[in-house]
Amino acid sequence: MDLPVIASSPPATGCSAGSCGATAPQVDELSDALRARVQDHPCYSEDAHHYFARMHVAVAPACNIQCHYCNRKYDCANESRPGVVSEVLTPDQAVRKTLAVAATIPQMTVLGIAGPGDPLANPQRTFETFRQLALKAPDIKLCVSTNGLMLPQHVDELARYNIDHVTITINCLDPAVGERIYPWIFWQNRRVFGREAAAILIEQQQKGLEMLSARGILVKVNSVLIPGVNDAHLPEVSRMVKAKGAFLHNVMPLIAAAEHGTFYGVMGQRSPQAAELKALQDACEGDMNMMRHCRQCRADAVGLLGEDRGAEFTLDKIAAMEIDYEAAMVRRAEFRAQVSSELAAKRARAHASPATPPVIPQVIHFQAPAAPRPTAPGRPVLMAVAAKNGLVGVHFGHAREFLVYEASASGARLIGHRKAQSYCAGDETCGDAEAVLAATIAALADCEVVLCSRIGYEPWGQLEAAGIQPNGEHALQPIEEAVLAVWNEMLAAGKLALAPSAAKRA
Ligand code: CLF
Ligand code: SF4
Repeated sequence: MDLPVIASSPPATGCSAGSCGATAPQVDELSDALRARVQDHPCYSEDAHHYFARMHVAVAPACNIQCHYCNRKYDCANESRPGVVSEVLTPDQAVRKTLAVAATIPQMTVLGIAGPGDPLANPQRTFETFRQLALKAPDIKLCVSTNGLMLPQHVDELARYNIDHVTITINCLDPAVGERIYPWIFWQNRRVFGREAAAILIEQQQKGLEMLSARGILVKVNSVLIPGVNDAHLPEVSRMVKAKGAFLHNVMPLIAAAEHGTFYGVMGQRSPQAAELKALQDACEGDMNMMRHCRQCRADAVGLLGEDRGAEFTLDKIAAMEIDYEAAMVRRAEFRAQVSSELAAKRARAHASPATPPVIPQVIHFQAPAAPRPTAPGRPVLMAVAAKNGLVGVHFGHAREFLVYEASASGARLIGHRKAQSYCAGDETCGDAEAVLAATIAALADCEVVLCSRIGYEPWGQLEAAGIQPNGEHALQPIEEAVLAVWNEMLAAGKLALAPSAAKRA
């Protein structure tokens, strides 16, 4: 297997990131043991998400709190995009589904429980699933995401099943902010409302974080960015959770639409713009390692982040499958060993290169010595990429999402993704293709370039008319190498002149 060579990554401290003066830990600071714990987890390592997949099993329907962004008929907004869970599973069904997926998709390295309610509000179902999988599929990492209310009570049990990755959704530290997010919690057999409820939840979340950190369990903190409610407060959340040992912070945009029937949706609470989300992530980054590749996936998602193969593994389909998991484990181990050795070789080559810039832990880039390093100042440019497996690998018209990179003199870094509908499905009639194309162009409005493997005449013209330059010259190249090559071309063409004050700083 020939893995793509990925070009240079920037330091997390570049001026373009809005975090001047901040220092991010280097990948070299990660011990081999810590690197081994994150390098095949698609959420804890940005690079891993190009190669490794996760799946969720929806065994936890109940919840013990109410969030204003959640409607029980929909997936947990902590960890998913809105949409009903297709099937709530029993632990036995969940275990069979996990084995079926893992035997079919060797890239699937992580099993997460993330709803549709709260896993720790359904402890019997959650831990029975983990118990069986720890025995039957020891090669799968186990992961859980919780609102944290019952976390302190379950930390020992999480440790017992070797659950090494725990996500806590922490939206605030201040009960005055919290009462605007959580109308009530269910606590010690009674419903508690308002500020008192928020105070209890916050205390439990912080206690749980401290207990997990003390046991060496990797903690990711998710925060939902709610404009006008907790946006100004989140940098403080970032500082605090880092101080208490969290490994990674994932600031996600609020998803609020009236049709979801959530309080925020019905009340017209707006969701943040992409630029607001980036600015907030940049503001937090000085203090914390930030996750930028979250897809807010469903509580029953299957596959690489950004794709959903759940329809291949419905209960009726997996009932008909013959699963030889012993044999599957051998194939899975071979696959992981192959990927790991190639990535390690690339990392070693990159470390041997004096031009290699520092990288931050959650973005474990596997760099090539020949990467086209930017050499001169120039303003940052946002570029959208139709990507697959770390390459510029998708036809513009087939892309269901675009990764957005910021290219600058510091390098190329992923800052997020934009969802899109497939503009054209090959030979099929494109239907309302015009509306789809218009929506895609609107979603990419802040990007100056879109890289893809191929693109048709019509979208090319419309993108150009919208001020976005299509580029199909870097098909099948590693993403960051292609992004930096285009940035250098723009620089050489004199398109990236800095404002005088910025030029002085550079
Ligand atoms: Fe699932 Fe969450 Fe584990 Fe990942 S998701 S429980 S840590 S295996 Fe990942 Fe999905 Fe974002 Fe969650 S992309 S919503 S961060
Ligand atoms: Fe919904 Fe998750 Fe909040 Fe519970 S914790 S109310 S399931 S978003």
